Amino acid sequence: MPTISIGEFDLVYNMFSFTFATMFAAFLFFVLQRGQVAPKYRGALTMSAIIVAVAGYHYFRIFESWDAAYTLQDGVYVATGVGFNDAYRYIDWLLTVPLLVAELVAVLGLARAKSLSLTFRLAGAAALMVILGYPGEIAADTGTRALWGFLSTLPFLYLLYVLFVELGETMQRQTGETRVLLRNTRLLLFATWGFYPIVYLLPILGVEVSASLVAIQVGYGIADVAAKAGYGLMIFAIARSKSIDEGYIIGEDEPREAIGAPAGD
Ligand SMILES: *C/C=C(C)/C=C/C=C(C)/C=C/C1=C(C)CCCC1(C)C
Repeated sequence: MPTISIGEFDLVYNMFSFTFATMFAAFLFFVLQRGQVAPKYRGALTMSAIIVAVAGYHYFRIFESWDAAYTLQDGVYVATGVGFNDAYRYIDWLLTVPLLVAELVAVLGLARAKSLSLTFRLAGAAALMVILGYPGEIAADTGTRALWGFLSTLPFLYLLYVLFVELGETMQRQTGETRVLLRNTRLLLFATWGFYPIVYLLPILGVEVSASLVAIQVGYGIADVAAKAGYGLMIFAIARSKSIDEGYIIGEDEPREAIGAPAGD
């Protein structure tokens, strides 16, 4: 662990604290909003809640690990010798990244066979991407980092292909506002997920060790907030829009038509 300035240490410290708070608040939101969408879409909100809960827990641990890894000495932060545990982040991704793609499929409300096939392939590619990225993340030399980074990019590209080409056809069949929301959610996924490999590249591009350490932690933190909490809000909006389209009234578990309310009350 390189020696870093007080400002650099605090920036990462505050980022972890902010991310933890955001994940916690998002968890409460997703749990409390479940009743605002039709029962069919509540599974997607449950997944959002689980994702931010898992991420919140890991941020708490990362936060503690960061604090233990450094100590203030003569106006700079030096390594204590206690290792900073980057594995928390990858374990977190291994659990949350497949769930993120699964919830997008869940909110589409497709036929079961199609839904299962998409979930299986997207979640599989997502998990493989994370697993292949890890050896590079912890490697000391940039050559190893580049090699695993490249291998990890292959399932990432497959995932984008499925999302944009295969899912594109399904999305055309969605109506009005839902279609716009879905398109934006997919764009948000592309923009935020695309951020991770860029951050990962920093040491390869020759960014100085302490600067890239700080940029990686802050960069992943920002991306995680957008890709988990922000994305969860988009999924909520889609679920809400589809529920309304399908005649769902808040507080009733059946669509309007199915209740058979007597005419002319
Ligand atoms: C909540 C966490 C999310 C959405 C994490 C997403 C992570 C990625 C899209 C990571 C991708 C990577 C590559 C495509 C190549 C380099 C290694 C990774 C793992 C950073």
